[in-house]
Amino acid sequence: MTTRIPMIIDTDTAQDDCVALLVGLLDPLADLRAITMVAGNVGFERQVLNAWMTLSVAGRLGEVPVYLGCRRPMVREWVSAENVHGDGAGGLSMDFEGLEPEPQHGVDALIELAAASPGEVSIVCIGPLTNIAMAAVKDPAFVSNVKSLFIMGGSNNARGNITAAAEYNFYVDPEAAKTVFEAGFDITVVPWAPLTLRDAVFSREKIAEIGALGTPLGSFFKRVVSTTLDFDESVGIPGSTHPDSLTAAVLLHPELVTAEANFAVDIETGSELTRGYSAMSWGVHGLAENARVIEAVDAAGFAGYLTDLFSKQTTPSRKLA
Ligand SMILES: [Ca+2]
Repeated sequence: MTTRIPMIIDTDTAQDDCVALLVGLLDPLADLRAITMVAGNVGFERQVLNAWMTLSVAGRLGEVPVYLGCRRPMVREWVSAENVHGDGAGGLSMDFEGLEPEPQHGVDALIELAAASPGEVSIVCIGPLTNIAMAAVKDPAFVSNVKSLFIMGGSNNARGNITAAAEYNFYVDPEAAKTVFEAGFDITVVPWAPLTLRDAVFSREKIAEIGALGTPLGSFFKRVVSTTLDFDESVGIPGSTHPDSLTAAVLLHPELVTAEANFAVDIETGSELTRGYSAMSWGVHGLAENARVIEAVDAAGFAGYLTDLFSKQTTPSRKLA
């Protein structure tokens, strides 16, 4: 029997975060133990609704606990990406009556879940790293209790997105990102560029194909990515971008990775111009390596993986419209 992979997804749920949650909810290899929410893409409460809708379309509402984590970055004001994401779910809604998040704070949940099975749980970190940094600050044992972090963030000596220098997740809470990279975790990074822009872009035609699968998941996917598709095309990217779902997929399916290397990663916190920039040093600057950075993946394999995932028939827990 195949051993399932214990995991938590720490998310600012909008668009591709929803897709990443579906990876955790539907892949038979995934043992998704919790979803923790962090301030990021869209309004915090809206992100929680987006997570519940994603649980619902997977037919798993109520089965995976949702914990509310930090509602703002450690030091700075929250910066939204609503211009990119809209409401994060393509205008979908459902009846949220009776749904409640877990009473425990997300940071404490992360600490407890990691301590409950030391060295076993991996965390897919697809929002700003506030919750992860706070957990490491609150309980230093958290660092060794976690098996590994799979982090979507930064760029590998390439362009940012929210600024020329910085990718959104690290830009929003650079102090948290810096704390996490200095903490001693086993870290894998899925960067924005060049990786995501080359290997995890779904064209309008591909999205239409998935939307035509005739499954609730296919329809959900097409609707949810619609806002980012429009935005991405407006900034010259030929499709919707899927770094978050790629991060979850890489944890479960390392065979998707075709190139990787270890780097010394550090995050800029002092400058305004390059706030959140991820300096990824490639081994010639005398710095200690602290992260494995994914450099290339099997793009067709990843697209096929998600298409297969969305081909599954699910019975949504509640009707989405
Ligand atoms: Ca995200």
